[in-house]
Amino acid sequence: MKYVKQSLNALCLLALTASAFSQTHEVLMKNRGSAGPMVYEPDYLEIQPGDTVKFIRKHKSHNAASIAELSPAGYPGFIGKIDEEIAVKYDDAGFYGIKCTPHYAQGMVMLIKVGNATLPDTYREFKAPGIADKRFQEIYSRIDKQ
Ligand SMILES: [Cu+2]
Repeated sequence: MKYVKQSLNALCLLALTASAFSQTHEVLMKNRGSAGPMVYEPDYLEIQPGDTVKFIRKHKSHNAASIAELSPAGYPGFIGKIDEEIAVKYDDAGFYGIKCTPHYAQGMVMLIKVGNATLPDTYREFKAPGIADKRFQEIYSRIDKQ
């Protein structure tokens, strides 16, 4: 009986430890930033499984939505409403592309790396619309330099 109780205590401690280490990362949705007009800041995040990304409305008329072509296989995705400050929890390792629906072609995109993952070639080959493609290629080249 004493052993069972000790094991339960250990399990509780483990659960507490896991939640204590999961973090919330903030991403600003902005009309203009250091990289030019229509940006998420930061435009690239490396987080751990169980972490949450919160999209903050710095300026109006933006949203955050997943990009199907730049998501791991089987990921259901999400679409935030315009001006909605959503919090998205990431449990599975991989790379996740994010777009602002009205400003996708204007390059309002970002990328999130969760856990241990290698950037798939399909991401590099995918042609995002307008300026979004250029911004993704810039993000990929930064990843390559790490
Ligand atoms: Cu936008």
